[in-house]
Amino acid sequence: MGVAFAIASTTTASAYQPSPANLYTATSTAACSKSPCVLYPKSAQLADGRIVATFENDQTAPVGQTLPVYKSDDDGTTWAKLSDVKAPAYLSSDSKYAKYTSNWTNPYLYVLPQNVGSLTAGTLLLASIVSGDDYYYQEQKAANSSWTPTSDGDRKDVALALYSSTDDGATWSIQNIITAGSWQGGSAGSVGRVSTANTYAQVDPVWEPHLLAHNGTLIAYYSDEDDYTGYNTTTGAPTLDPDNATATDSSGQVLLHRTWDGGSTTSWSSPVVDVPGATVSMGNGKTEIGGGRPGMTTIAPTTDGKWLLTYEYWGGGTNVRYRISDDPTKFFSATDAAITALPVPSGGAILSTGGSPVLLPMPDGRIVYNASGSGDVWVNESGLSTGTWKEYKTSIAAGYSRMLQYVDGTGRVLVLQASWSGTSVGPVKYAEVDLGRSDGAYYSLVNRLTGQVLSTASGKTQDANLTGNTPDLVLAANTAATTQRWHLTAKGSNITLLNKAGGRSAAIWTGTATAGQKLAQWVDDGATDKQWTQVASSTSGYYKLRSVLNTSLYMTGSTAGGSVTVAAATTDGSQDWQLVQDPLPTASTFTLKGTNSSRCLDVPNGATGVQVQIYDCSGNANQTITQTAAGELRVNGNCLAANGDGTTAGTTLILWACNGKNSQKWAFRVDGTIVNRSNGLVIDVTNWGTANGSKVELWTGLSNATQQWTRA
Ligand SMILES: [Ca+2]
Ligand SMILES: [Ca+2]
Repeated sequence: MGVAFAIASTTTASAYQPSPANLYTATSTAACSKSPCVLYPKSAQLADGRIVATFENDQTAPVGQTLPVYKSDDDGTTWAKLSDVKAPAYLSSDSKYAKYTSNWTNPYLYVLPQNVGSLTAGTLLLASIVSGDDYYYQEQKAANSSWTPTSDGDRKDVALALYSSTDDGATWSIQNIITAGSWQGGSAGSVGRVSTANTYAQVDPVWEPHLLAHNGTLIAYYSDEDDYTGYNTTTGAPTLDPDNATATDSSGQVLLHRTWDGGSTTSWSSPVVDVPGATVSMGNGKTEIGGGRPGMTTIAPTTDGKWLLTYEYWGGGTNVRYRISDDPTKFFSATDAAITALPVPSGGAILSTGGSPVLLPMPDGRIVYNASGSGDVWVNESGLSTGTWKEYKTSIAAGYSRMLQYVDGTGRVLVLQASWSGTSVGPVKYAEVDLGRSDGAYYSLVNRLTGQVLSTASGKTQDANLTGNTPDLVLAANTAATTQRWHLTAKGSNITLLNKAGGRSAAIWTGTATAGQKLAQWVDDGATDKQWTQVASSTSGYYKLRSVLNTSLYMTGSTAGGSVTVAAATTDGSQDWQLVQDPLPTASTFTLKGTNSSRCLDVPNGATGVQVQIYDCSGNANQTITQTAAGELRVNGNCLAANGDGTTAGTTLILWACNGKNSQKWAFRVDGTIVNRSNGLVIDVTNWGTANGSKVELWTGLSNATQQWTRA
């Protein structure tokens, strides 16, 4: 569909870090008060594009320990220290915080997409595990000053705290304690390693928060090692062992959540079970839940209106599991299954295990998964709860744990990685990976000899070793398929071609740059076998693509329908490529036609404050839409918006003066639905209306025809 002719400078402007780099390297490992010492990186992106990251750093005494915050203002390419988040005791004079003297581990950064009570959309939140002193560490040091830790210790008053920042992470306030545990007792690295101060040898910490704003409330998911004798299967309410603080400890762990409305005088709800774990016998007829130690909740919405929870589990069988629920507060009643039961393409590998699962919901509805057993990610490309998961390589190692961060501004995924293994002192590493459909211009590469375009074979989108282990770049007739479109991404004065379907680069097979070698899809790791120099051809309007790895070879397509190779220079046209750009989504106006109604989204009289409807497509100004780079959909210079910044299904769609809020930002999903970036709801014709004047509202995305729209 592209019509523009090639231009000399065809690359995108933003920087790019496809090969692993160090975000942080430990400087005083002898000071580590615990082993592993530097781990568990997490990140979030603010509305202005800044990415903030933090991680556990134990190169300090426990008391006074802080969580360091780093910033990237160039889409995750370079990083600098921004601030330290202190323990609650140092941020408030309220005596209830005095015992929490360490801001320790398991950080979770989250930018509120919607208002939650007194917390406004855009507020940066940090949930993290805080504590008092490590009494095991202190006792060992007192006995032997040269003792160094080889695992976890025994911190007192382990709790989950919530902080907030309204200045992009520069300064922080303590909001509240989400939930309070007690003694660590050596968990999680050495359960049962207790201090003499821990009189009853308790193992009752809390861990691993995950935050989600939903329907105007904040949900905090976490792991809890307090001892519960059971739970109510109707409400999910767990029953705390009345002797939790003194009885023989089960060393179990359950997954729970609490909710909060964000009110300045209200508190977190009582806990609700998400995953109870196995029931174990404690002797004398007492049983407790928490067997197998389910941990590390992560959650993503699906495009068909459900919620996917993944977690690790050590009670036997597959050690990563999942649940799918209609309601993100009722996982306790959802079916439980092994992660390896999720569907994959024919011949594809099942999803990796090894603990530490992570889910990333992409704005376009796709869901990305990884676990510590593999550096690869699995992508659910439909986003459906029943969708198939496709494996893609990344350029960065597996880790316990990694963070998957979608980057608004590049459309790529930033991977943060650290390791539990050995006596990890970091470094915390990062790399960017393109999984397709990322931001910036896409081109077709038209071969002069054949008139065909650079394509993947048989619609393949993955790294070539994952789909038969054969080179898979060919010439084919142009069908405008996403597998035939490529970014021309800058690498200094050279370029890398990244495919629109799966984000894979056009690479020389096996990295062997000899004449006749075929090309294949492979993850961009920054190496020169994936780099090309754009050289003007003697035929006007065409370019040659010279291999950077072997500058005597050029990308060559000499047979229609055949493989694309590298070969020595020739003038027969097989090495001449015309670079034809597709229009950017923001380049032209369009209408949105409902799949179910065949009528167009229509703003009555083009007026603000009036509910949007559907009507016969006229192409008039009140149906004519412009998409901005920020994700706004503008009509008559105003913005389509969730009425009143509404967060619940049934909120009406209106036109309103543009104000930059998330409630006016939208993403086009792979299933043809259009999702609001504030509330996660999609544009929907009320009650499946098809007549002129049928009203348009926002509703839970169910991936059905009354919610699907095509640009015309
Ligand atoms: Ca316990
Ligand atoms: Ca206990």
